Amino acid sequence: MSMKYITPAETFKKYLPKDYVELVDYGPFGKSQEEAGPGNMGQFKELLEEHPMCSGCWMAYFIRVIFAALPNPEETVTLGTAGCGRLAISQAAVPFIYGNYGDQNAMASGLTRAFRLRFPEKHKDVITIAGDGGTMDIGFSMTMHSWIRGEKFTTIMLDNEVYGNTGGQESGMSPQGAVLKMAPEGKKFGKMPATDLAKAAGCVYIVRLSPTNIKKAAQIIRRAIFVAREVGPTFIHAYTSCNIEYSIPTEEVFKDAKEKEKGRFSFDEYMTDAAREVIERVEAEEKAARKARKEAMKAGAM
Ligand SMILES: Cc1ncc(C[n+]2csc(CCOP(=O)(O)OP(=O)(O)O)c2C)c(N)n1
Ligand code: SF4
Repeated sequence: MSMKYITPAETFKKYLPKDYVELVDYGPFGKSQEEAGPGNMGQFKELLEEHPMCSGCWMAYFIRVIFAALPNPEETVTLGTAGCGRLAISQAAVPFIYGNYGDQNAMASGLTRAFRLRFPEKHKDVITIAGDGGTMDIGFSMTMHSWIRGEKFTTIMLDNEVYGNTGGQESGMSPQGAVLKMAPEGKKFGKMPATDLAKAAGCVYIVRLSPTNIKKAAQIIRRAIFVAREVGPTFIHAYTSCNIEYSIPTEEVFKDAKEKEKGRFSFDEYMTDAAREVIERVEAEEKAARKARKEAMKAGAM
């Protein structure tokens, strides 16, 4: 996609679904984060609105944050696999590629390379978004090899510590002792060290988080995308609880995420020197652009 494909011709607008026209006019395409970013969700038309995930699902909330944080949604493609998350990701107004189970990072490798050949003059952001089963179990070899090859795209793991979509099997990311519908005796070994594996495999920017702070989560997502454009593979390991399989009442979901933040999802951010350089440069540019916008607004109001 690009703005050219998204924007309808004026004369054609009246024949298009109202929802689409409103998305182009009032959504985040081509806008800054101040106009349409996570800080002001609810005030612009979002890329992801309706979806069939469970009511109160923390994963669905985090997926909304991902889409609101995209630096260039009009130049972004997401890839995923079977699992709860794809039920929402596939409803967003960003192209989504859905392959065989667990092959999202292999597909993303090919797509990233093809984009760089076809569009050398622009950044096309490629992001894989998949569950812990899709990323660390069944997709493990494809995840690892994309990192080892240094493929320049972002991997986001939605870790709900279970196979939610298929009714509660333990995953490599379930914690030791977890009793699940289809692991009634409790898991016998601990969580896979996902962020350590990412570091060993060559990811240049890695974050583990429980996304309880929208602005911070959005900043992490953007950092991962900017670094992947220039330096190498980036990885976000996010806690996105399953209130069904872990029996977390909807009103307790946020409290649970806060608790996990104090424990096995404590915030951890790693970056190489090259990644830090990109982050510092991009964030300084964004700050200067914000200042210039504010000054222009002030001047216009006078
Ligand atoms: C090759 C293949 N094997 C198994 C499945 C069945 N399957 C669908 S989703 C899923 C697990 C999903 O778990 P996870 O990736 O952790 O995502 P969640 O649903 O928990 O978000 C499995 C095993 C499948 N679709 N394809
Ligand atoms: S089963 Fe769990 S992860 Fe899946 S949509 Fe429902 S609450 Fe979310």
